[in-house]
Amino acid sequence: MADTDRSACAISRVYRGTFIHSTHKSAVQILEDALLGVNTEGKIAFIGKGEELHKLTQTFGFSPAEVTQLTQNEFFMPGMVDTHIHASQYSYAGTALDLPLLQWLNTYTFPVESRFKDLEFANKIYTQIVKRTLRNGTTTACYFATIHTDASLLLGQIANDFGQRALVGKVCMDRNNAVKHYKEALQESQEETCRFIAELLHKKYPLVKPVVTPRFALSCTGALLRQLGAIAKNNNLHIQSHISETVEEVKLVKELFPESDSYTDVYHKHNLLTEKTLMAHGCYLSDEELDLFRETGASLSHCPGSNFSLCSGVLNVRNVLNHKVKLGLGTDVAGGYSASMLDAVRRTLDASKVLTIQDPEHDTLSFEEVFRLATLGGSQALSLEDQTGNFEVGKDFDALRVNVAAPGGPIDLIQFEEPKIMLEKFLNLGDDRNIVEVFVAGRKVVPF
Ligand code: XAN
Repeated sequence: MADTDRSACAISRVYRGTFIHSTHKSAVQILEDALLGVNTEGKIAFIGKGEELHKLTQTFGFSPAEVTQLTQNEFFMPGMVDTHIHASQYSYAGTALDLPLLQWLNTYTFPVESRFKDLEFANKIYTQIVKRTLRNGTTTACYFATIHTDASLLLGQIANDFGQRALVGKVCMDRNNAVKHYKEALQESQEETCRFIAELLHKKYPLVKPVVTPRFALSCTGALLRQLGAIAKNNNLHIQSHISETVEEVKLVKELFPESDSYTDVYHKHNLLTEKTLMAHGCYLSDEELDLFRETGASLSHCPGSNFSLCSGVLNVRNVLNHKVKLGLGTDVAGGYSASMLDAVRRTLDASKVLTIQDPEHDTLSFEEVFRLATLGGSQALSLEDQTGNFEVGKDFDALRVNVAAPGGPIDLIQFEEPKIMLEKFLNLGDDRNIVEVFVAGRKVVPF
């Protein structure tokens, strides 16, 4: 029986073919010869079987001639969710990967981020990153911008204009001993955060939300962390930051916040761990800290590309999942050199295999599990599961039309392949040439 929502408005598009997505029960569910209808609000109105076409045309009032048939080498999958990406760092992506985190920040990151006072520069880089991520199948992105309010608002506008679902954070930092001009005063950071939130919300962009963004414990005073916790609470907003990325950082946080039991406790004490919190990295979290994540409902963003590039560490994702902590994947541009979530998928598999090399007892992640983390897992980590992440009736149609045998693409097929093999080949070998169309909330956003 088809799954349907008849209460909704008229049907705008119907597709017939293979749909691959994750559910709570199954990391990969394959629906072959399926019919999926999208309504005029961009939501999934029904999913049924091909043989139910006649009945569905009658229930939803469309004609069989309106149905778009996918080819044998094509499938639809949910759009990917990048849970951690620094839009401002895209300008130097692919370079400057020769230093550990704290030196990397001081040498490359802060000088580049300070350039975003210049709105022309910001407009150029932010347009590039939104287009690049959309083209690579990122339908939802959780962005760090910089400390500059107007440039951060511009990022929100650009995401909205290109149709990307986005969380946008104006970065907050009132401590920076290395690059002294790249920081804010306590009151300025608080007031500008409030202005950023008010102005972004006032725009009423349907898919773009503000996120409260203390950079990380080392660049914020306790007073700022506390104020940001209160702002997030009063406005019921998302929070994002970094945690336990490197050994050196963990040690310094301990020295800076001696009254806290752990790095996680620093954020917890300042009311920054909530169901809408997403913390990047977490390579060195203890089991007790993971318990605190689960208890508060806070999530982790796993960014293996960056963790390898900056020699930071290797997160044990299996242990995080065993603790029932929500987890998504992030590219972490520009610590991670690639803005493509397909790269994050591959590095996640590599990171898990590194752990298995070190300990053959380690339960290696499967490609199916990593597919779920890149889609449904990300939507859960960002508390957006009611809107996106898979093909459930009532959710927004955020989807990639993938052609595994796209002409001129990177995959050579010798024969027609089963859907699961097509998915595995796409995840391991594919690139944007295989992503022939991208939809966010039913709107075709790629090709542009
Ligand atoms: N901690 C960080 N980690 C990272 O990977 N990128 C950053 O920009 C950053 N800032 C604090």
